[in-house]
Parts: sequence; structure tokens; C-alpha cells
Amino acid sequence: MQNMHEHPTIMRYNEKVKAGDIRKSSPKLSSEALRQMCMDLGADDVGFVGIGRSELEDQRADILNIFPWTKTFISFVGRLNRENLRSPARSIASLELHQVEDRLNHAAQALAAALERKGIRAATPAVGFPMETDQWRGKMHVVSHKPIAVAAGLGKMGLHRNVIHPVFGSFVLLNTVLIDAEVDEYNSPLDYNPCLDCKICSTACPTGAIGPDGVFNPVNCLTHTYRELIGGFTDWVETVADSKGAIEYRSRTNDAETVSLWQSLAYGPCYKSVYCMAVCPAGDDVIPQYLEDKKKFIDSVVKPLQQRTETIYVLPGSDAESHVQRVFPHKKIKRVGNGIRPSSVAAFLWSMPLAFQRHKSEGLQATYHLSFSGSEQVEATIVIKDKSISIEQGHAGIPDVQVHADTKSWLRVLGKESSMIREIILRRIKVKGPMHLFKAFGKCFA
Ligand code: B12
Repeated sequence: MQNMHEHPTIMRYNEKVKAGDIRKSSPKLSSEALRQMCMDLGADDVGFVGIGRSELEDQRADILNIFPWTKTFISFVGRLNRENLRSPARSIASLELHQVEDRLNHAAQALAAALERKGIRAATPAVGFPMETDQWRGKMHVVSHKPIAVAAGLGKMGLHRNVIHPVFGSFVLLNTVLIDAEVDEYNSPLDYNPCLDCKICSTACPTGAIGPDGVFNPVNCLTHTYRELIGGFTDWVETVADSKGAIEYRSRTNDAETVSLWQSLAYGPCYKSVYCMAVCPAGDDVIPQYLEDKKKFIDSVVKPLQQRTETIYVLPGSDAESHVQRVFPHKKIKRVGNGIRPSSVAAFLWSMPLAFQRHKSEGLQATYHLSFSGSEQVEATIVIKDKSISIEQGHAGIPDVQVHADTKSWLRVLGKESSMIREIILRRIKVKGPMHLFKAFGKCFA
């Protein structure tokens, strides 16, 4: 190779440095100009947050890991057309989500391109998908948009755990662009929560995942809403693999479900429910319709979704299954898996609060000491009481039940590759204490 200093690219670079055309660090950007740029590119509202903000502490390391130059988060929202989201037709609501998602992804990409031309580095994690699928069953998303939008003053999380914008209400999707520059003015969180605590979202959720007390069950939501995405999709693949032929496959997956999967793969996923957002009356633009005639609002917006005859996908024995039986007897229940199979004890312990079926734990008050041996050596204490769960590393308190398990055997049981009875008989899992308390423990995780 010839002397690198004589290479045309390097020579041009050195000339620019000499002329002072290359900046070593980015200048502070005008928040007003940047905001206008975002709006021109398709955002409906914008806010700015510095990397040092305390609200973002739990995701800072992950973000710096993928984009070490991050100094500012540009958070923006895209309005969803209300009537499309409210439609009982899943095709209309899903298409609305896809279109706004595309708009926000394009806005972020165009913004990054414009900034790059000005010499400012920017990265654009996706609005929703694609995600880091090798992290599946853990945190697949690169950036958590909700806490950033909240820090940027674009809304607050409501009872349904979606961000509610003060004007557009729940009818927004979120996006974040990471940039290597500071801005001259950052935003602060709203000083009130637009959520009215009316609990309509809780009454509309087909799976009962949104408790009226604010407890959210993400796994019951995911099992239904994401039936044709990620874990729901892997469960369907296993149904295909397990079926001895077309007749058996058809008895397990009807033709409409197969067609729906084709549509999801070809045109973007069918979200089985967005009812929590659709029925939310919060936000300055949305509230008039609710306040002017509450009965009409319930009859025309909420009831069509509640009364819709549809299939609700549930984990066998879950709170969601009992909820549908009790509250929506006209809806059809289908027992499915959701593809969540912890691949380590650490992942199992992490996922326990997400998978906890609190209504199944009613009346249970017990402390469990778990000891894992073999490929992972971990001790943990699980306390279940008052329909809640707490998990601690190590052994604490006096146990009602002690479980000693070979790690691989435990994971095989969770993955349904073996049964608990078999592993207990083979003494690879040993239970000390009242068996009914151990069985009750199992029932808390459908
Ligand atoms: C993981 C995820 C989910 C999970 C968990 C939902 C949740 N409440 O976080 C599931 C699959 C259930 C889900 C469902 C839906 N989601 Co979603 N989802 C995300 C994602 C990728 C990350 C959410 C997040 O930051 N969670 C962490 C913290 C901030 O949220 P949290 O509620 O305090 O935390 C709980 C859960 O997240 C859970 N959790 C954490 N990690 C994981 C991992 C898995 C696998 C599971 C099951 C749960 C889970 O544990 C926490 C304690 O309960 C974001 C996109 C993104 N990159 O940010 C979209 C996002 C939150 N989803 C969105 C939407 C629209 C939906 C749905 C309406 C489905 C749909 N049609 O898209 C439903 C609504 C459910 C609800 N009421 O919350 C929007 C919300 C817009 C808004 N206005 O806030 C987002 C921001 C996408 C976007 N860019 O706009 N989602």
C-alpha cells in the first residue's frame, strides 16, 4: 500500500482540519430548530432529555453500550387516528398502528440523516420492531421509549401503563433518537397525570391484564395480543411440528387462524387487542366526546369491543382464563402457550413477577426457599402473600417449603420436556414441606 498520507481521502481530511472545517465536538443545538425539524419530518410533539437524567438510570448503561456517544434523547410522538384504533375490525386497528409506526421510523431515519450531514452522530432504535431477537425472553428492546417520553414531558403512564399525552391522550406511539450533541433547552416531566383513573381500560381489556388497582400482568396481555408475534408465533410453529398431519393440524389451528398468520407475516402483525388505548377518554382532544355524553361514549366506543365475539388466547389455568369465563362468557377461550421458556435460573427468577397469576394465589401465604445445583448454583427466597410476590437472592426468613433442584431438570420441567412428578420420583427435584403449598406455588404461574 502506498503511503497512507498520500491517499486522496486522507489528504482532503487533513486539508479540512487545517482550514478549521472539522469540529472535534458538536455544538449545542437549538431546541427550537430541532423541534421544528422533527415536526416537519412527521412528529406530532417533541421533547428533549439529557443522558444524565436520573429517571433513565436503569437503561443508561444499555444505551451507551449500543451508542456510546449519546448525549441527548430526542423523544417524539405520532398521533394515531382515534376511530381507526377504536374499530372492532382488527385489520383497521392494526393497519393504523403499522402506518404510524412506519411514519415515526421514517421521521427518525430522516432526522438522523439530516443531522449526520451537519456532522452530528445519531442512532435510531426502532419504534417497535425489529428488536434484538437474540435477547428473546429478556429485554429485546434497545431503548425503552415510555420512560424517555415521560422525562421529556410528553405525557405520563396511565393505569393501562401506556403513556398518555396531555392533548392527544392515549392515541400516540413513541419514538426516540439518540444524538451526540447537547441542546440548549431540555424538557421536564408534566406536573400532572392526564390519566383520569376512570378504569375504563381495565373493563375493556379482554384478558383482565389491567387490574383496577393498577397491577399489570404483562404475560397475560402478551399471550393474547401477541398471539401472532414472537412467542405466540413459536408456539404455532410447535403446533405444526407436533401435528401428525393436516387433519390434526386443522383440529388445533382453524383455517381462519392460519390465514391470519399468513396476513401477519405478509402485511405486519395482527394485534389481537389495543382496547386499553382505544377506550381511553383522557387528553384534551379526546375528553369532550366522553364528558358530553358518557353513556353514549360507553355504548359506542367501549361496548362494541367488550361485546365482540372473538377468540381470547390464554395460558391454561391463568387469571386471564378465569377472567374471560367470568366477564366475557360470549368470547371463545383458546388455551395456548406463549413461547416463554426460561433458559437459565436467572431468567426464571427474573420472569417470575411477570408471569405471576395473582388471583390464583388468593389465600396463599408462604415462604419458599429454592436451592439450585448443577450448571447454576443459586439460592433464592420467594414470598407469596396478599396476592403479591417478592423474590430475593439467598435464603431469608423461615421457609414453609424448601426445594432443592438440579438446574437442568428444573428448566426441563419449565420447558415441558419433563414433568415435575417424574423429576421428584427420580429425586432430581426434592421438596421438603407440605406438598399442598408446593402445588399452590405452581398454580401461581400458569
Ligand atoms: C415490552 C413491550 C410490551 C410488553 C410489555 C408491556 C409494558 N407495559 O411494558 C407487551 C407485549 C405486553 C406489550 C403490549 C402492548 N404494547 Co408494547 N411495548 C413494549 C416495549 C418493547 C418496551 C416496553 C417497556 O419499555 N417496558 C418497561 C417499562 C418502562 O414499562 P413498565 O410497564 O413500567 O414495565 C413492565 C413491563 O414492561 C414488564 N416487562 C419488562 N420487560 C418485559 C419483557 C417481556 C417479554 C414482557 C412480557 C414484559 C416485560 O415488566 C414491567 C413491570 O410490570 C415498547 C417499545 C419500546 N422499545 O419502548 C412497546 C410499547 C410500550 N408498546 C406499545 C403498545 C402500543 C402496546 C400495545 C397496545 C400492543 C400493541 N398493539 O402494540 C400493548 C399494550 C399493553 C399495555 N397496556 O401496556 C407502545 C405504547 C405507546 C404509549 N402511548 O405508551 C410502545 C411504547 C411502542 C411504541 N413505540 O409506541 N408491549
